[in-house]
Amino acid sequence: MERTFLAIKPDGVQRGLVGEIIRRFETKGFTLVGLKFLKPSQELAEQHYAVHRQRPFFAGLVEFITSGPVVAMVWEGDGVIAAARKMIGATNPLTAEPGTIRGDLGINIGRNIIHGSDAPETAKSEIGLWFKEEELVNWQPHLTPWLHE
Ligand code: D4T
Repeated sequence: MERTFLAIKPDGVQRGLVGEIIRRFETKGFTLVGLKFLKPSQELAEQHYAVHRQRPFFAGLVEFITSGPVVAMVWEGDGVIAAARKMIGATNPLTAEPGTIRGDLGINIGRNIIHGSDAPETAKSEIGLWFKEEELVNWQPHLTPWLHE
């Protein structure tokens, strides 16, 4: 079963959007298998955003992500990586489609509320970066037969 890494950023936490965001993935039918609330270290943030190390916004991004608590999550389900990216919306909340998390709830690219892995390889490496194997819970929701043929 496919898994993805999602993180509600400090702006999402400070704005009280944690419940709203988790609700969207729960009601869609995906399964929560990992959840933690933490203030990321500099090292963790730099590793997470290593691909952007050379970009002009890197230092500000790392400073922002380490500034407050984030909700780090692993969600499971068929096609969850691409579906979660669709539900999150475009990087810039101003141009993100209405109906998406960023499109409905944000206005600025530097405050875009949530992160989601963009591909199977990044999902695997981000899950490994943020979670130990024993922190992930294998369980079978009772809803499964009502969500899958
Ligand atoms: P994340 O990685 O946070 O899910 O965002 P995206 O996958 O949608 O977008 P990204 O990797 O291109 O950007 C990572 C992160 O950097 C911030 N950012 C991005 C920024 O502050 N200024 C910018 O110009 C860009 C491109 C927002 C998301």
